[in-house]
Amino acid sequence: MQARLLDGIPRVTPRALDDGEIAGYREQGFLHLKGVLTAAEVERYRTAAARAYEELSSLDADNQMFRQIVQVWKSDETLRELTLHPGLADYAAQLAGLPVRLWHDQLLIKKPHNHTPTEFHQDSPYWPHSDGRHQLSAWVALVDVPVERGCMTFIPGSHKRQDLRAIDLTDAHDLFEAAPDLAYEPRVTVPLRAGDCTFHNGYLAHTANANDTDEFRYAMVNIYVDAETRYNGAPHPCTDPLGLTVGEVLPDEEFPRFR
Ligand SMILES: O=C(O)CCC(=O)C(=O)O
Repeated sequence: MQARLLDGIPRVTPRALDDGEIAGYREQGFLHLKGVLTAAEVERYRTAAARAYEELSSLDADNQMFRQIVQVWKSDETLRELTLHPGLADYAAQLAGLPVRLWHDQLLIKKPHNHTPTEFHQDSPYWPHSDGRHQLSAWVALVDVPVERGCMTFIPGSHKRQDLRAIDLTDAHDLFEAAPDLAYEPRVTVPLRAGDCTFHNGYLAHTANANDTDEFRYAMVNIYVDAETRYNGAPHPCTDPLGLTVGEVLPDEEFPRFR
């Protein structure tokens, strides 16, 4: 991959994904891309994530699963670059096959030996959206994330199940109570090197291990949705304070469009 300077930081130039990668994503619901961030970017954003862990408030301070800091792009100038990263957004639009906007970002930081996996769930049922033709997340590793540090495991093809309720991601059994057949589907675990990412469809069932190492697990997740997605009025921390009207297209100033 080629790297070039952008705002003084070496960045990888995004490439056109090949037909196999796009077809694989559509069929399996996820894609692993290696080296989407340069070593300089990883260092810059991991340092900023460590600072955010200390300084920014999280959704639930008592959450042992991870510290979940959402909408980081609004409060941290450095991490804003990562949320609005043109290469990641470009890949998201290629995989979605349509123009996308940011729904929200989130730092998901698992402290050492947290003993708490993120249990199987789908993402899209949590979101207050209607008319969205596609939702997907870029899960970006800011440190090496082997299985023992809390990498992701996917159930390939489970994104075709779009009829499920929102799952309790603290309950290891809840997804399989809602969809017993999924318990017998093969699973794919994807350890990542720092600077790698996976994209996963918003309906893909996934889990992440506990962090059983002595190091923090720093991951940044950028969530992209169809640019024409509308607000459906359901409660969500990212839309509750905004006073949106049910049925309106998500506003650009809060949920930036990419292309
Ligand atoms: O990183 C984790 O622990 C879970 C991530 C996740 O569920 C997601 O990105 O949708």
